[in-house]
Order: sequence, then structure tokens, then C-alpha cells
Amino acid sequence: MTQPVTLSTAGSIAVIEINNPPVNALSQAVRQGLLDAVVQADADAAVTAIVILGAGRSFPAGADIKEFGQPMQDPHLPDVIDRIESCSKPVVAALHGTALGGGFEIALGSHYRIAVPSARVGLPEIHLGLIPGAGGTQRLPRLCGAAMALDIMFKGTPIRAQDALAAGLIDRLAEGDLRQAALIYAAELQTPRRTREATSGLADKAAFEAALTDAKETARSRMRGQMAPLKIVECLRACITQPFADGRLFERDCFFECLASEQSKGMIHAFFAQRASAKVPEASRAEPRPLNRLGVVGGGTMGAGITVAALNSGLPVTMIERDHDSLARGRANVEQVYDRLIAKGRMSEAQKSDIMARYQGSTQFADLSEVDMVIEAVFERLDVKRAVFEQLDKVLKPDAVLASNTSYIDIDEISSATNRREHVLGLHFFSPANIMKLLEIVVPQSAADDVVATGFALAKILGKIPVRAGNSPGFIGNRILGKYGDCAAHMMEDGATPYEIDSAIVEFGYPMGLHAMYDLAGLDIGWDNRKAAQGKRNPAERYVEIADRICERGWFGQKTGRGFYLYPDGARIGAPDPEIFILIEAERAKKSITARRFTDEEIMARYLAAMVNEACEVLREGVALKPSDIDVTFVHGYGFPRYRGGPMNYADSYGLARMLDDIRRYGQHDPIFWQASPLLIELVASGQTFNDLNKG
Ligand code: 3H9
Repeated sequence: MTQPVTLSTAGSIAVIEINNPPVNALSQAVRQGLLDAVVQADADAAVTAIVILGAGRSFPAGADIKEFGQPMQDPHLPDVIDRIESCSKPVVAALHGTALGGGFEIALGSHYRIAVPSARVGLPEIHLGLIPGAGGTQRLPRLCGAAMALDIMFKGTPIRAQDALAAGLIDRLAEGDLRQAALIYAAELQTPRRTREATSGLADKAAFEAALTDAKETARSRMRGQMAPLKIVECLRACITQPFADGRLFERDCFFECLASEQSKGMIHAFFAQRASAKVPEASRAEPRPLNRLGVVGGGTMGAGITVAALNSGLPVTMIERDHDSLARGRANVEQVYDRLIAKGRMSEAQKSDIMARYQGSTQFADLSEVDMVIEAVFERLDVKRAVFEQLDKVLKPDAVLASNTSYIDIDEISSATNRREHVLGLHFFSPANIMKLLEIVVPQSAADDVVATGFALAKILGKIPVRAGNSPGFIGNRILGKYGDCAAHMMEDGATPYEIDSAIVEFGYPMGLHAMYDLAGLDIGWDNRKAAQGKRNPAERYVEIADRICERGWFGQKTGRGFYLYPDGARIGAPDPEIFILIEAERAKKSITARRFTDEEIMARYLAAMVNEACEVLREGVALKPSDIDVTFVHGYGFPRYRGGPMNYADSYGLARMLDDIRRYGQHDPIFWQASPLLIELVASGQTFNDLNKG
């Protein structure tokens, strides 16, 4: 078995190489190997300096997240890093790939840092509900001050080597071979330089304090409800008020407090769930087809958003519209995205031109004859989509993949318009398609394995988070949304105001409430669907007409200045509308409902029970393959708080038996709506959790 850490020498320089693929995570074996190597090199009289580097694609990308949740084993990373910093000989960290978390903390504990220009460094622990726990909160501010350190730790986004150099976080960029450059650098160095003794970042105490005050405010407002940001602020306060050793101990306590929290467990679950969602049976059975050129049919909001996403990732795109005017509008929709970036100073005209050079527009389907994949993004109506697919069938090359961007429509009904059903799949992009990360990849029965694999390959190219969904109405996300949306409507008719419901949802951790979200998306979309379903609904099922009454008035949400909320003068945040109360009261009166009060707790218990119960049905029918795919869908597409891991992870922590009891209790008044899913009943009977199902 290869050793995870090796020690060799190049002349008088000791080279410690970490080799733990794929990302050199700092497992127990790596920590032990690193410690042993450092002690040995430090004691070796023939060694004048030490270089630490990572084999393969990266310097360590952090602690081994898989070890979290198990008892911590010696040696602890902070102690290993302290030992590195205490070395009597200069230690150089040579960085490439992504030096993140504990990996970057090793670099900060080393005496000098050199990096290849493509390297990125950062402290992303906040995305796992954690704080940097191996000295990062104490060493980083000593080098670059509080404002930048807080920015790095709060955003958690890696920064480029060039920016790290400018901020004094690394000392040199390596030209050419990193190992060679690090050896040359190490040979020049005479004495250790310990970050724990650095003072430049602490010099301006007033600026440090001001940055802490700002960060506290950000933590309380924009990162509301999360524990890690406030802990980071506390650690930085310790950094400026206490000696290094005490600050380090304080950081350690805070780290373990975060690690033990439900928030961190939820976020770590979300991390692995996201990676698991890309692993689907079809992709393990077949290679994706080549994807060098994309076609997009339709230049409206979705088509333009998809085009931008593809252009940004380097793919050339041919956009098809039915006539020259529509095509001009489609191109304008694409250009508008870039023009906004230019106006904000985030893009240059030259960059826009480079990107737009990959764009081609046409009114002729025949111009798609060379593309590898086409995404149809026309109006959400089956007949319109079928007509497009008939055209595509005539012009595309034989192995091209045909995809329909739809949020509801049956992909089988679309694919049957072609003579190549096995080449067709669904892609449900979320709006704005160039921003939202989630992509539901809808797999109809007839789809060939390599077509599905190509859908997942496209997601990777576009930087999207893919989730495999079966071809059932609403797929995973919108189907479940439909159910808890109905549950919210029931509560509204029974006595809760839309504003109380939204406030409970926001309090739970969502960025916005359901009704604010409806207003943003446009109430007319749901209204059209409801009108289309008229006559097909089970008359015994409860139907709440409040939203219909709102739409009948032409109040379609933000775009009309009025929906569930009022948006005076184009306001983006809505204000409660007194007329909505009157309208709701009239609906209650029609059904002789006496309004009752709902606590936030009851609102969320019902809302989440409706969500999870329907999610169980989605699982039982195989529309989602595993509970964690549902978590990914709701965290990345529907605003479910990431620190709760997703609805299924949340249900596990709430207790499935307790949730089933809730559902049965609600069902006493509305047995049709609240039918407990057989899967939930089975799980409770067998004492299993959703997480057990994830493990397979
Ligand atoms: C920390 O460091 C705490 C310290 O402050 C204090 C400690 C005391 N551990 O994402 P990918 C796996 S907290 C274990 O698909 P990419 C990942 O699951 C940590 N495994 O590749 C996947 O496995 P599989 C702070 C890890 O190229 C495979 O590697 N660090 C870890 O798109 C490939 O990953 C972070 O939070 C890990 N740390 O992106 C960094 N990282 O193939 C987290 C990855 O079985 N990692 N794996 O599915 C990342 O952000 C990305 O993985 C990275 C590569 C950018 C590195």
C-alpha cells in the first residue's frame, strides 16, 4: 500500500509529500505521517529546510470530512500544525490545486508559501457549518487583518493565488515546475518566520474592531440562524484580545461546539448528498456522448438563461427562433445579462465580445444539423413542444441528444413526436437558468443510458447540480411543492394569514416565504395549471380558491405590483395587503369556516409533514432514487435551509415516528389530504431512517 505521506531529500532540503487521493484530505493516517515526517526532518542535522507539497491534483483540500462524526483520533491537526510552525528550520508550503480548510491552515502554519498561479486557497468551513479549527481564525488575521480574513471565512469561496499574493498570504508565485521552484525558494531561506508572531494584520486595532462589528451585523442579518458565522467573529475577537495560544484553545472549543451541532451535521449531509446525486446507474453503465456544440430552441427567459449558462461554460450555442424579430429579442435577452455585468463593472466589453463570438442565431432548424445536443425551451404547452420535436427529428444528426426544458410536461408525450425516443430526455432548469444551480434530469422509460449520461455530463460542464428524476407530473420538486403549497392554502383558509405562514417559513431558515415566492414567480402560472386541471380534480378533495380570487383581479405578483403582497413603485420586497385579509375572510365565510390561530410551530410542522409525506410517495414510486436526491432538490432549487440538510435529513432529526403521529392527527379532520405514505409507515415500523435508505 502506498504511504499517504513520504519523506525524501533533494540535497539538503527535506521534501514531505502528501499522497491521499483524490484531494489529499487530512485523514488520521495523513496527520500521523505528516507529524512523523516533520519531526524526523527537523531532527536531521543534514536538512536545512523543509518543503511540504501535495501529490496528484492538489495540496490538501481540508480535513477528512468523512471522519467528522466519529471520535477524533490523535494526532489532532492543530497540534500537527503547531509542530510544523515550531520547526527550527524554514518550512515552505508549495501549493497547487485547492489548498482549502485544514490544507490552507497547514500552509499558514508553514513559514513560507509558494503557489502555482492556478492554485486557489480558502477557508470554506462555513459551508459545512464549521469554523476553521486548526489555527485559521488566529493565523489568517495576523497576516491580512480582520476585514479580509472575515471575507474569506464568511464567503468560504477560494481566492486566486494572484489575490493571495497581493494580500501577503503567499510569498511567491512559482514559474514552471512547482517542486523545483519550491526547492529553489527553500534553498534561499535561512530562518523560520512564524505566523503566530506576525503582527501586521493586528496593527490597526480600530479597523479590526470595525470589521468585527460589520461581520456581527452580517452574521445576524444575512446569515441569520447560523451558528458558525458568529463563532468566527468570537474567534477573531480572541485573536486581537488574547495571546495566540489562548486564542487557539478558544478556537478549538468553538470548532467542537460547531461540529457537535445539528447545523454542521445538516451541512455535511448536504455536501455528500450533492456529490451522491451525480452518481446514477445509467452513468455507471455508459459513457456520455461528445458535447461540443449545443442548440437551444427558444430565446425567451428560459432559453436565453440556458444559452448564457452554456456560453459561460465555453460551449458554442446555436439559438433557433421562429422569425427574425423573435430571434433579435432572444439575442437581446442574452446580451442583457452581460450588459448588466458590464454596468456593474464585473465584465469588460472585450470579455462580452469573446463570449458572444460563440453565439449563433438562426430561424432555420436545418442549422442545428451539426449540434450534439438540443435543448428545447419554448412555451410550456405540449402541442408547441411536440411541433418543435417533429422538426428536430428531421434535421438532427443521428446521435444527437434531444432535451426538453420543462417543469411539468410528460417527456414521453414529447418524445413520441419523434422516431428516436431513446435519444430524448427532460431537463428542468430553474429560473434564472444562468444562476440557479439545480438541474432536474428527467429520465423517461425509453431513454438510452448514454443519453442520460450525456445529461449528467452537460450538468457538469454547466456547473449545475444534477438530480435524476423520473417522468412523473411535476417531477420531484414541483410535485412535492404542489402538496405543501396545498397544505399552506388549507392553513390560510383555516385562519393563518399568508404573512404569518411566510414569517414562520423565514424563521425556519428559508430566504423567503412561500407566498413571496409565488409572487416572484408569477401567480398566473399556477392559475393556468389550475384552470387546465379543472374537471379532472377529485371533487372530494379540498380546494382553496383564494389564489384564484387574487388572479381574477389581475394581481399576478411582483410583475403587476400586487399579488399576495403589495409592491408599490416597483418595490422588490412586498408589504402586507389589507385587501387580501378581506378577500380571505370572504372565502372563509362561503365555507362557514371560523378562523383559528396557528402558532409558527404548528405551521411548520404541517408544512414539513406535507412535504415529507409526499416525498415518501415520490421515493416509493421511484421518481427519486434516494432520499438525499430530494434533499439536494430542495436545498438548491427551493430555498430549504442548507444548514438543515434538506427535508429528509430534517425529518430524520425531527423523528419519523413523531412525524407520522402528526400526519395521523391532522388526518382526523382531512383524511383525503393527509394519507400517510406507506413508505413512511414502513420506515417507522422497522425503525429505519431516510439516512439508512441513502446508505442502500
Ligand atoms: C476542515 O478542513 C476543518 C479544519 O479547519 C479543522 C480540522 C480540525 N474530505 O467535490 P468533488 C471527496 S473542514 C473527504 O467531486 P471537485 C468528495 O466527497 C474541510 N472527502 O471534486 C468526492 O468523493 P467521491 C474544509 C472529500 O474537483 C471527491 O473527494 N474543506 C473532501 O469538484 C472529489 O470531490 C472543504 O470543505 C474532504 N475534505 O472539487 C473542501 N473534499 O468521488 C471540500 C472532497 O467519493 N471539498 N472530498 O464522491 C471541495 O470543496 C471540493 O471537493 C474540491 C474538489 C474543491 C476540493
